[in-house]
Amino acid sequence: MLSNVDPTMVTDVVDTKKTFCRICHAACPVEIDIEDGARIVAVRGDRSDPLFQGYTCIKGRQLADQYHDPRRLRSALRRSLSGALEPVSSNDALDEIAARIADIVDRHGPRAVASYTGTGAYQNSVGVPMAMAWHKGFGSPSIYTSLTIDQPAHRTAALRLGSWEAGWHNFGDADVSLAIGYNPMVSSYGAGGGLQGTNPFVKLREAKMRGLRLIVVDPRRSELAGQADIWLQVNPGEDPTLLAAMINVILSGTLHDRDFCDRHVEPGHIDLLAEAVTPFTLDYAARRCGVAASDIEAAAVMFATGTRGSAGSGTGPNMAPHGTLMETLALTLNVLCGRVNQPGDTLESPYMSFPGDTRRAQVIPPSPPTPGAPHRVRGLFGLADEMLTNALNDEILMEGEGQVRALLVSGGNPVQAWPDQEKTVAALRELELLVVIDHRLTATAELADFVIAPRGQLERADIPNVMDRRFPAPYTNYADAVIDSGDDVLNEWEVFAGIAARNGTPIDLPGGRLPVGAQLTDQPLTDDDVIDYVFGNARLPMTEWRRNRQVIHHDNRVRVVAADPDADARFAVAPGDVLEELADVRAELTGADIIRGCEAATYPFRLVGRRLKHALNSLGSELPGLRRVATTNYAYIHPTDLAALGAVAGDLLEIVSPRATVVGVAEPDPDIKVGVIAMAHSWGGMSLTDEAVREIGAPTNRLVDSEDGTDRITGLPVMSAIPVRLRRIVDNR
Ligand SMILES: Nc1nc2c(c(=O)[nH]1)N[C@H]1C(S)=C(S)[C@@H](COP(=O)(O)OP(=O)(O)OC[C@H]3O[C@@H](n4cnc5c(=O)[nH]c(N)nc54)[C@H](O)[C@@H]3O)O[C@H]1N2
Ligand SMILES: Nc1nc2c(c(=O)[nH]1)N[C@H]1C(S)=C(S)[C@@H](COP(=O)(O)OP(=O)(O)OC[C@H]3O[C@@H](n4cnc5c(=O)[nH]c(N)nc54)[C@H](O)[C@@H]3O)O[C@H]1N2
Ligand code: SF4
Ligand SMILES: [Mo]
Repeated sequence: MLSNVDPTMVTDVVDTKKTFCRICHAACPVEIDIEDGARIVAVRGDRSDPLFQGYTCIKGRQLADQYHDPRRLRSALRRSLSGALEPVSSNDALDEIAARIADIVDRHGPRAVASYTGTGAYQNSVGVPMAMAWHKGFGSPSIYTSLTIDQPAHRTAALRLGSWEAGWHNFGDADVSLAIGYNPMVSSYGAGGGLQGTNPFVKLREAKMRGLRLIVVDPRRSELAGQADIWLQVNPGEDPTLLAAMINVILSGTLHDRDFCDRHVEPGHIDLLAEAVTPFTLDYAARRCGVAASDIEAAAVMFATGTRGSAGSGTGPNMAPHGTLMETLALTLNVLCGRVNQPGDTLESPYMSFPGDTRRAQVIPPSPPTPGAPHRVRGLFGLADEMLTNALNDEILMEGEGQVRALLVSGGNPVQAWPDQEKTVAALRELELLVVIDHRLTATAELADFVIAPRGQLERADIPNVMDRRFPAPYTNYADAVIDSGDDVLNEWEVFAGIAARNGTPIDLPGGRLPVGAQLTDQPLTDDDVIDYVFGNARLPMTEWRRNRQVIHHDNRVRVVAADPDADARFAVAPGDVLEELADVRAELTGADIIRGCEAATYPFRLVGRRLKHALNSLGSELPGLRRVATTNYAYIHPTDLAALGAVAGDLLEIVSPRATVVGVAEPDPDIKVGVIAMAHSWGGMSLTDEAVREIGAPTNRLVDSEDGTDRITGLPVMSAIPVRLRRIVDNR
């Protein structure tokens, strides 16, 4: 029970609690009115917050719906012999799960046991670290997260190019910003060095008043593109060509920072890169990208003649063909223009949960982009500390040594979110053991052997872990549990620690070895204890975080210091494989050439992804307040294209990719490029045929082929800019 709620009191005690929303990573501070310690009666943005100033979005304001949804799971479920899911205590469920995992490890080795942490548990500040520590504890490399079906190239490109320890220029004092396929006004997501989703409308207005010039690359006039000084309405999947042409403009006009490049780029690489981008002329890029040559040139000049500010990319182009190359070229623009923090600068974002108050102004040398454990498929390797989710279906389906046989899904929804839906369903059905931690009976949970009901975000303590690297100020916040429902629900870490305790698995964290045995006593660890262990090497100790809620630490910024005297690492802007891939791109007709058999005559449209304000991936459409906005993930299409199909708003469109078919509900949108259709991902349930598309939407991931056209480094399939053809179909609505 809450300390300041007297359980003996009569009804109608309304208590206002400050916390922050964790539906997405943005961590907007909210005030919640709670009646009788357990019932949320109001949620509003906290206007007193110095950074957010009351900003929230429609999803956060629906927290009460999520909390009190009658379908919300409030205890664990176990698949019975009859095949139905039946209630079981969390404790009994953990006993059985731990025993079955131990048995699978005995029979098949630790690699056979995998976990996948999705968005739902990413926003739990200890979710990913606990899963990782658990895997290390029993020697299993099979740790997976949504990162590797999101934008893994942010990591791989930075590794093969090299990176700057003190980071790219901040947004806060930038005079130019190049935003390639992201939209923080809706997603609250911004590339490193770009506008973040922290009160984004105000922050953008402030930046423009300061003189910021904004360049946006997006096939749709997104909410961010609508604010741009230059908007390049690129054909989906052609960003590598566009960026190569911009680099060509910069290098051939000597607009780059020659002094910086002389000191920090591998000798000879500028010349090699200049030669490789020479064929990407303005006219060529203009034709291929569907953008005026003069606009591409103006964007390149605008970016290069700025003094501060960086380029960065989001999900759209990362999920399109050649994602790692695209990200490499975006970062290369930053290198060429010397857009790095220098001694005397400070970092804008807090990094309060990381060790160290200083960063050196020097290059972290290039290294292999995927240095992790080998996959058994497609010649892929994992990242340093996790494997590639886009290869997990294959790891489950492919027989032989190392086959994955047990999967613990923590706050994720593979059936809807993973690329190649049919394969995902086949893989999940193949598992010996599927455990899902989710408060909803999702399409994935329907296939599970056990479903664990998690504590909701308001029932657990957290720090804004994702935003600690992204906030536009050195800001800290801390959330306590503000509700205790008394339900049999577990924090994600309790699931991992509970299994570890039963199987004798050590959990080693920066703060030391977690005494997991406490879980089996009547004095188990608390959230705060575990947060202390996970962030045990933070530059601002967690005791200080707890004391500093909604505080901007103006005097406590990470400072940039001089390079080590012997630092001699340099950026590799033209390694052999980048030059090779650039030549391959130049030899294509369109990016879709990397997928077999999808010539333009057969697949004339490109389907792109987009986020919706009222949904968070697969979450939202089931909640009454959000359902009111829409019950389907509309297929947004230009009115000209819609008319050419003989269709009108609300008609059903059959959308066919080389891999499969989905059905979408047409919605005319003049802001989208002709020849493009935009749909949010992760809608639709378990059905593979979309007969209920108007009520539940349809999953674009069924259209995705996980074997053909995948990124050569990250293995990421083409999940945006998917070649498709469209046809109006008649239904009997
Ligand atoms: N085609 C296509 N596919 C995509 C994308 C795309 O743009 N296009 N985007 C990709 C990206 S960027 C991502 S990140 C992935 C997302 O992939 P996932 O993370 O696997 O998918 P979500 O739908 O976000 O699933 C999150 C689940 O967590 C649950 N949840 C919410 N809160 C909690 C909590 O506190 N605890 C627990 N245990 N569960 C909770 C929700 O009910 C939901 O079912 O999808 C990827 N898939
Ligand atoms: N409301 C809401 N917020 C979310 C989510 C959500 O589902 N709903 N999901 C969360 C997650 S998991 C993530 S990873 C982030 C993602 O955050 P963002 O990356 O900002 O995601 P989007 O808003 O979909 O923006 C992607 C943009 O890329 C454009 N695009 C598509 N294809 C291409 C292409 O080939 N080239 C270029 N240049 N642009 C292209 C689209 O038109 C779209 O405007 O958002 C997070 N926040
Ligand atoms: S932007 Fe994200 S954190 Fe903020 S209110 Fe919306 S869902 Fe919650
Ligand atoms: Mo994501």
